Amino acid sequence: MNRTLSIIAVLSFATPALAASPMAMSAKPAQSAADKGAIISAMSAGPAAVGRNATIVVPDASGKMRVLRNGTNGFTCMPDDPSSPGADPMCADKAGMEWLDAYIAHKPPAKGKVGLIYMLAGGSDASNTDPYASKPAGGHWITTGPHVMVVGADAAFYAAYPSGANPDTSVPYVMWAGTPYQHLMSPVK
Ligand SMILES: [Cu+2]
Repeated sequence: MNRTLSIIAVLSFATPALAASPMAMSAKPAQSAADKGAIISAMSAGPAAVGRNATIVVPDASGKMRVLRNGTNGFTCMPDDPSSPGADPMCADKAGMEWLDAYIAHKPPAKGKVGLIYMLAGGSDASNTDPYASKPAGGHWITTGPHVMVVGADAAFYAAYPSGANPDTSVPYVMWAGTPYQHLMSPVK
């Protein structure tokens, strides 16, 4: 998991609108080189066949989330967050997007809604214990290679995996264990 709060905040506003009014979802054609780059970055978060049919969103300079392209498969992909080290685009299913909304709103995620988020380009996180850390203590980022995240599962599911401040990120581990936002980080390479 990693995304600056500002970007998720914008996303949290965008998501209900997308769900509530399909007519408002008409995407403007991607024209600029930056938009094309953003689409390529966003799609790289998931398997090709998932990214190809996903909705693509990107924050603009003023922080508003733009839909670059509407999808058909229930996944939403967003490009790399340039404020964190490394490339960290994401593709989330609907429950995954709802979980992200709860996270940014500091609200409990819905019970019994298990979501899947792809991060096949990897990611870096400021803390494996504090969901709201923005900078790593001692400059040590938690770096994880290509992975998928399972969010919103029962506590018993997460209890079966290692966690803690300095996890081995080459095997499945739990990020933010014991918080409402604990989730499985599962490497795929
Ligand atoms: Cu992740």
